[in-house]
Amino acid sequence: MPQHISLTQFLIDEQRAGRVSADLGLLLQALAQSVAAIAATVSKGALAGALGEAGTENVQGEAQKKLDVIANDILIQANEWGGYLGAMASEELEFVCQIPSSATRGDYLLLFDPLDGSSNIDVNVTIGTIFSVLRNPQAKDKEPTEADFLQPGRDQIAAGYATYGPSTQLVLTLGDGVHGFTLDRETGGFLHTHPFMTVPTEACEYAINASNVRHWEAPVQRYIAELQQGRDGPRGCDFNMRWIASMVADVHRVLTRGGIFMYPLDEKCRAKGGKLRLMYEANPMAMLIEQAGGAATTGRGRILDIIPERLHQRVPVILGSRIEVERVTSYHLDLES
Ligand code: P6P
Repeated sequence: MPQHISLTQFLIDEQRAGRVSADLGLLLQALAQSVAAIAATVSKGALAGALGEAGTENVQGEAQKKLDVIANDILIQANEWGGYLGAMASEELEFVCQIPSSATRGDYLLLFDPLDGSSNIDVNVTIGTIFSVLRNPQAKDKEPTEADFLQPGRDQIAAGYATYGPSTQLVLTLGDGVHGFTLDRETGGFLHTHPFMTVPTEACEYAINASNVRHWEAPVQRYIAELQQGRDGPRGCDFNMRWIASMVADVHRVLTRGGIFMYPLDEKCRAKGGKLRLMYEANPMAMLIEQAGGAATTGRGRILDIIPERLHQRVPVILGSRIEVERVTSYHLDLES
């Protein structure tokens, strides 16, 4: 018996258990192949002529990196023909990406941030891909609209991310726990190396962009100040801080060894509703963290309960070890009670 089963075998087992449809299995296999292709290009870096700016802007008004565009194209081309999607949505595209007329539409909607943390590409720091799968509510002979995508995160069918780091890992949930797979570059296959990942309940590590301290709301300033007081303060222990500025890398660390990740509402991002995008960053990460036993809120409510209003809507994100998330969320609610 091999030490680790393959992603293919895992999905066949899930299908036999009735937790995955054949089409969802095909979608996840295509996503895994897309991730392996993106990993191959990312790992070549300058050798693939893939570094630097693309010279274009995305719908967010952000300068696109060449790899943003390459990753986006890989995901669309790998998934548009399979017959399991009604449509796709991407951080890099303003509007819904319809399935070509030559292909048939299917039961699912796929949303993704093709390359999260792309400001780290040119300095060779871990970046990632984030994806979310919803049910397609539209009849197969009709093109799904933006409104069809505006489903709360609690209705996600599956969610996951890939980290392009020292190894390439694919972490996903189908609603029955969180599973990690590691890419075997020699075979191009993913092996089930991390079954049933869980967020440690206790942790002494936090992730936040501390340069924004003057913009934070009082509850966040209170929470972080208590952490920084260490063992002499109300928390009674020293805390460590990490900030990679790549959500996938920071959340993967929290999922792996606990802690809290925060991009809260602050005076700088208040007008936009937050920094991170709800549909293809906050929702998939919130599903993964909750499935792993953690918690994910905006500071004022559960992320997965948000009823979306716009495809590229932004929200505050506070997620990780349940005890920590509940504490900082209670500080927000104390302020407003
Ligand atoms: P800041 C990357 O651009 C991103 O969307 C997330 O991956 C990351 O957590 C955050 O923005 C970093 O934001 O303000 O620290 O550069």
